[in-house]
Amino acid sequence: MTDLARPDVDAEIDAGLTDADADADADTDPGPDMGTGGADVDAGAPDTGSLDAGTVDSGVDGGRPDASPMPTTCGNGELEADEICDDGNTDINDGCTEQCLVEPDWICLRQPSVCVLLNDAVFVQSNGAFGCGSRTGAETDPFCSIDDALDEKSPVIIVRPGVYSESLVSEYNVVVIAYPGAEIRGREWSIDAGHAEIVGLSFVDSDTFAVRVRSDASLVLSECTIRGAWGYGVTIESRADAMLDRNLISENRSGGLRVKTSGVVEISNNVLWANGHSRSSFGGVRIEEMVGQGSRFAYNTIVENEADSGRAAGVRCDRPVSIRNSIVWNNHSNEPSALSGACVVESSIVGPNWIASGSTLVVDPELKSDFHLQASSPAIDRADPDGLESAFDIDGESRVQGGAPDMGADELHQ
Ligand SMILES: [Ca+2]
Ligand SMILES: [Ca+2]
Ligand SMILES: [Ca+2]
Ligand SMILES: [Ca+2]
Repeated sequence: MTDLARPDVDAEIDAGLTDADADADADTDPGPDMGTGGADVDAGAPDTGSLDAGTVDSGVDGGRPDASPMPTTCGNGELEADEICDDGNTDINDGCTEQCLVEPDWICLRQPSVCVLLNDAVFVQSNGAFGCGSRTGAETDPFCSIDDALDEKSPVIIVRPGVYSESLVSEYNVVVIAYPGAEIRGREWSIDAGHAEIVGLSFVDSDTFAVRVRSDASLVLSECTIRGAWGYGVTIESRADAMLDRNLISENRSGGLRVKTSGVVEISNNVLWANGHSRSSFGGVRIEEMVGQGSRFAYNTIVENEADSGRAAGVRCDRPVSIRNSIVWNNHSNEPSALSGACVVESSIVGPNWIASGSTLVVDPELKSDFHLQASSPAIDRADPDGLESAFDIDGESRVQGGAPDMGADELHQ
């Protein structure tokens, strides 16, 4: 591995020592080494980069002791100390380097990092106070509505923090990446054609559904919050394909997630909490049709949803659907009501009114108030790792910790 033209990151010189990697640090180069350049010592010069691979030097490494276990792993997807990005790999030329630095001309957001070329992207910044004239969408001249960016058929839209009260329809291939604090309020997004990938956006208090995908369109929805819709939180219809991963879907009045499609649907690592009400036809999830080859429903936490008397308040399956590696707990119609009969449950915690069988446990999952696992939870290490496709849990943390995956949306961080 060579550093080639890559700049150093600390302000120190390297005092004449070479790193253990193939390149030299040019003895007195004006910049630092990466702090991770090699397993050798830094000759006593303080650096501000990462730790020195556990070797002791006489200096100070950013205030942290040497010879302690390396606390960061570039490529594990988790943003740790001194990592500017972590896209879950150690490849370069994808925006985030093997040393977890953002490459020139890229922008990386979220965890694990999603990186896009700045040249491909337009920016949106809610700016109602100033109105919206003609904008280019450049970083310094952002659109002030998402709709303006969609009108331009921008392939990549970066949404800055703010409230967006706009009803949106997308009909072409688009990637939307939101900063934390970007929120669509009181309105909805319908994906009617093309492929939409929406990352990190919040949908709050929609007066109908919050997100819908239909016809032959497809949707990837991840790291989004869908809360307080008057109708369904998310609805997947007709022939649409959809992948929902690592979302929080809560307090949507007609139910959290409705699936009725002949397309392929993957639903994993989501929390569905407090959806539905005492007369809704379901609470957390209703699967009317999910027949596409490769569809799956796994690693979801479905708690405290409510439905009409006699309806399954956790997951309502209108036809046989496998519910795997999930937690379905404390959902109510007029009595505890987890799953309907057509749901085929495997390697999950279900209850409290349920009959344990095979890999299904009926036991309090011991969740915290934010639906993460307590350290004593019986869900820990009890999921079936067969067919584990998800590398990350709802927090963007590595999915398998402690030897086996945990049931539900959260993997306990160890
Ligand atoms: Ca990392
Ligand atoms: Ca990379
Ligand atoms: Ca585990
Ligand atoms: Ca976690």
